[in-house]
Amino acid sequence: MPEFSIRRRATQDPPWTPSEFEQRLRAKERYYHLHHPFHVQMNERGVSRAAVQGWVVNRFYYQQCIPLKDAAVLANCTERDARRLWIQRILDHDGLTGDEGGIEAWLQLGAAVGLERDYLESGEGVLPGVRFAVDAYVNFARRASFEEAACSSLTELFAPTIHQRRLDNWPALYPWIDAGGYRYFRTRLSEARRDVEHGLKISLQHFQTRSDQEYALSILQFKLNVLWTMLDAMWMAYIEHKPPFFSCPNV
Ligand code: AHQ
Repeated sequence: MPEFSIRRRATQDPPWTPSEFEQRLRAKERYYHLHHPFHVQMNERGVSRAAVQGWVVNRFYYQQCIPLKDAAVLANCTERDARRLWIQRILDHDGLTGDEGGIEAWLQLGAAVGLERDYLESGEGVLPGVRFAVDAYVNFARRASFEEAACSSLTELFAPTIHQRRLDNWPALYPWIDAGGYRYFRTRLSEARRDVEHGLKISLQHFQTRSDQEYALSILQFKLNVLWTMLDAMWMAYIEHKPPFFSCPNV
């Protein structure tokens, strides 16, 4: 069974040009979690307060794991210049004196939707399916090469759209959310664009043969699967009201 459903196919086909390869990476946008019914309902029509809170709690587990993922990526990076750029991702989330960073901003989003800090940090409300998907991403980064892990972060090619959608639509959909909670989304608009520039440069330079390029596309699909699967678990729990074990007797 290929690792993490990522396949490498031997082929004599000629490589794509860098711009063709970039176009195929960008064409994966059709699988981005922006199109997941949970996000569509959340960002266009509105979901319940409990569903918003559930999303914030579960995404907080993802956010907490991003610095662990990026530290694993750094541990596999032998190039000093690349490390100097990549380390910024950890600082963006963990923060520095004077700039508390993305994890703190997510805790402020939690407060804005009515969640206690301690509850978010306890991980109590994280759904098993979300935990499995996020852990699969972190474990992939631990075992992948630097370039493979850099490629997996390219889902952020599509992230500015979803952050902007939240900033545009949530104030009207969720007037009860304190606007102070939206700092995270605003900050990611520029951070995601900067990160993706570096990740794309690494990927276009590293994956040279057609087999490598198709392999890179399957790595990106793996990460798209991670993001989609997280929302599948949240859909069942917070939209269908069918959380894990809901059908088990006497649970
Ligand atoms: O807030 C997000 C974030 O910090 C990251 C890091 C990056 C990675 O290294 O994989 N991906 C990512 C993403 C963040 N937010 C998601 C969202 O929908 O708010 C999108 C997600 C991504 O596109 O991978």
